[in-house]
Amino acid sequence: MKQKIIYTLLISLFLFQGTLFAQDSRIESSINSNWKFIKKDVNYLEILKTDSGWKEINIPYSYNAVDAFDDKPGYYRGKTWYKKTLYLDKSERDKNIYLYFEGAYQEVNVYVNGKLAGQHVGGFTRFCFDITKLVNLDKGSNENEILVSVNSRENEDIPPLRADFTFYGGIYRDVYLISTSKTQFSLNDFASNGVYITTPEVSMNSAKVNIRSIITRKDDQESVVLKNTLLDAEGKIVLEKSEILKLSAVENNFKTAFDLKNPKLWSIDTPYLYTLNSALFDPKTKKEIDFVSNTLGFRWFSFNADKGFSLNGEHIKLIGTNRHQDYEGLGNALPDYLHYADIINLKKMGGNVLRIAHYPQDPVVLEMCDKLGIVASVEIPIVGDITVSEGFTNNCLNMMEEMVKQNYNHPSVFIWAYMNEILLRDRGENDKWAWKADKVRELAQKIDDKTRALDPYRYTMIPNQGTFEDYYDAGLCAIPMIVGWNLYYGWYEPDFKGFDEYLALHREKLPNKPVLITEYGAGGDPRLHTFDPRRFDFSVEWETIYHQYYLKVLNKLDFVAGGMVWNLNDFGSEQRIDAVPHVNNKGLLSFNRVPKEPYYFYEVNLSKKPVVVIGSKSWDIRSSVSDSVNNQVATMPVTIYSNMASVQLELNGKSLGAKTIVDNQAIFQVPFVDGTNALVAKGITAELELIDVANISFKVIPFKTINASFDYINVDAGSHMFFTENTTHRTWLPDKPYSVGSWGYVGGEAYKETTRYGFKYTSSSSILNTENDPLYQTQRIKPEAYKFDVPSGEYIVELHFAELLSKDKPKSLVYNLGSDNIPAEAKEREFSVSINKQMVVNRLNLTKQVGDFIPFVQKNKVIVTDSKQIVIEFSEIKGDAIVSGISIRKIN
Ligand code: GCB
Ligand code: CA
Repeated sequence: MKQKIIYTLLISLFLFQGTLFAQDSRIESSINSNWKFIKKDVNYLEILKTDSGWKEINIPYSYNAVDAFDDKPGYYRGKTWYKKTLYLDKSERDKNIYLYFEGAYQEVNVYVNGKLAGQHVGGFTRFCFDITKLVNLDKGSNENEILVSVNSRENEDIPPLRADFTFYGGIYRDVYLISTSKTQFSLNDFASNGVYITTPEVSMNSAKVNIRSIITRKDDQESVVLKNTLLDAEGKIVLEKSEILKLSAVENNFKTAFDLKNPKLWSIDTPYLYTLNSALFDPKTKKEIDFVSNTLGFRWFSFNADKGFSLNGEHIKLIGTNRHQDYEGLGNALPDYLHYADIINLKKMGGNVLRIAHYPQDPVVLEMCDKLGIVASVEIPIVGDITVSEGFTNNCLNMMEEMVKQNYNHPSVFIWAYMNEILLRDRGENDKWAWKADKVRELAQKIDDKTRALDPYRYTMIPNQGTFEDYYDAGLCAIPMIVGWNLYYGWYEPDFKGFDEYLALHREKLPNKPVLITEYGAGGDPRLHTFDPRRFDFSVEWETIYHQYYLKVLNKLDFVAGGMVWNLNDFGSEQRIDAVPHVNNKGLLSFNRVPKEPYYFYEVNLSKKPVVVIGSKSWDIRSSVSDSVNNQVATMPVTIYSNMASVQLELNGKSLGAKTIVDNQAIFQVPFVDGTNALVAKGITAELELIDVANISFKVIPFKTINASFDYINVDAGSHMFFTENTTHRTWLPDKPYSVGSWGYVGGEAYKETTRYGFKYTSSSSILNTENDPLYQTQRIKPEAYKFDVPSGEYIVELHFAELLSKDKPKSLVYNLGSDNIPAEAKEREFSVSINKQMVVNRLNLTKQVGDFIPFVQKNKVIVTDSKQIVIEFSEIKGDAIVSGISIRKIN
């Protein structure tokens, strides 16, 4: 719409100071409390008749917080209903009234007092319905029945279609009731706040601010005064302007411009924020009738194919993470505080970039990126696949418009992204590949054109993963302004070097295209540790090694604008089966946000402030075997990360010496003792001493179990890792061969699966009825015996088994980039186990008697006399004997 400014009055003449006149501005209040919920796939008329079965809930609420993590494949994806009575007041009579949803997954119908108020499609963007005409205020009743259907069924017309994350259903973000004057900043433009700010020119000396406001008019309101006030971070007025505007239509577009001298710049280290307050006044009554506030930041930036990223003229390497929005136990229904805390975690780590993937998130996320100085990319959820339908195309375009308009004013947003790894599937196996590639390119072009038209001041980006040529040949790299690559060499593929090679290929083939590493990461189950880390073993140590490699390469290559770790936090992915089924463990933080070792590695390497941190401090419950027969200590290497000159380490008050920091780290050999181990690391410079503390509880198992002090041992048969159970805190040791006076296996081999690249020593199946999957995903096959040399006495010997081979399809991952593991063919298996020649397990056939992938545990009382040995022997009747774990405890 054309600009309709009639005349501008000088502020000194026209005193529209909000404080001088009574205000009649908008009221925005959450209506999260006291809802009722039911999971029922019925229509509107049917739900009206449904009196029972409703559950009292508060929003945010997701109905998949539990069923997306249980042993049953799948989770509820269907229709549900939410309802609430809303009491309004006659003071709302002259108002417009709206229901505003920050997000609900994913098809929503809202009914107010029996009438459809609105419909929305898409699980991650906001929406707002005008319910003014539907509400009861005082005529007879002030009660209003709000009924909302939320359907999270699979719908081929709505992205995301299939992806490596759980599609939790529900009204999982805040709901607001908004009442405004009849003349107001529009809430009808894709649920934006009706004010769009751009800063087309910014330099150290000056900045241009363009403001476009959409104002919705009350029938008889002919004109309005629009007052824009720019405040600095201290709240001081920097500029202000009042204009009287003629309202000629129901929706009116107005443009205002400011020129600012010497703007304070928004940057990563000093994210200076201004506030733009936009107010409407009634020219007759001089009353303020509406008010909207936006943050505003001044910066200029560029992504360059040779030089990478620069902000305000300064070259900066962007290193940060991606983020999924869910949390252990809550699904995606998080209180604001947890969104807030995540962005603090990212900043504290020294991260300066966040890819908000694979979908727009809670408003708190960008609010915090603005405040903390984090460069953000936001993305619509087209992941892995598209549907070739008009409906799908329209929904994609609509989501992009919602995302851009709703987040338009955030200074932290630099990139609008879409289409994650859309051509991942192997083109060799797919005769429709070329056809699909064409369709994908057409859609990408439409989305990109639209995005650039909506916002000419930011970059567009497509994050790809898979074969370089697939994307290149499909023409997909030519469309967006930045190409993103998701690369997992050293995780799904064996060789770290593949990362360097892929980047070299980009440089060669796309010399003019700015590039970001939009994903890289490795899985780490916080319960698994080893000093012999191997690719894909889910130990935190392999995850650490992986990141050490990638960060070096990213820092080395100037043309690479930056990298985003996949992922800030572990997150739910129902179909995924790793060490923790249904969870993707590539987080630097665990699912409940405990930092893993690589988080600290980044903190030290990215922070400009001095840092000292004990790397493995979150591995705080451990056990291991003592170093020698003669002592009671178990020595383990502990990495201290620091960017200071040198570091000292103390254990239980005794110094372990000092070391010079090389490459931001120093490794100490720590002689852990039985019980509490208080570690204090001190980083020292001439001016400053910094400390970090870890309290590690340690069980030292005597080197020779024959030792009189022996009391228990837990052996994770077939595993090279230490494993600490979550709930019980029980610790399991890696397996080892038997030696005299000690313990271990005799004969046999570790379970392994064939993969595309050699072997993998853990099963890729989910173990049922337990959370201790890693214990059972490893096993010793065909052991002759396990021997434990122990003092005489009475013992409990606990034997653990689980069948990992099944005639049924293995319960393994549908979505897994490294999923081509082939478990051996299932053969019938039957074996017996004896302890000290006494048969304790007789003809065990796990498949028949217990079921595949289900633990079978048996405790046996054993008296050890002069032999001073517990000998567990396996005799095979059919197939190979196996054992998953053995635990021995002395009773007396
Ligand atoms: C990817 C995907 C992401 C997955 C990740 C993984 O490339 O974009 O959604 O979660 O890989 O962990 O495999
Ligand atoms: Ca095991």
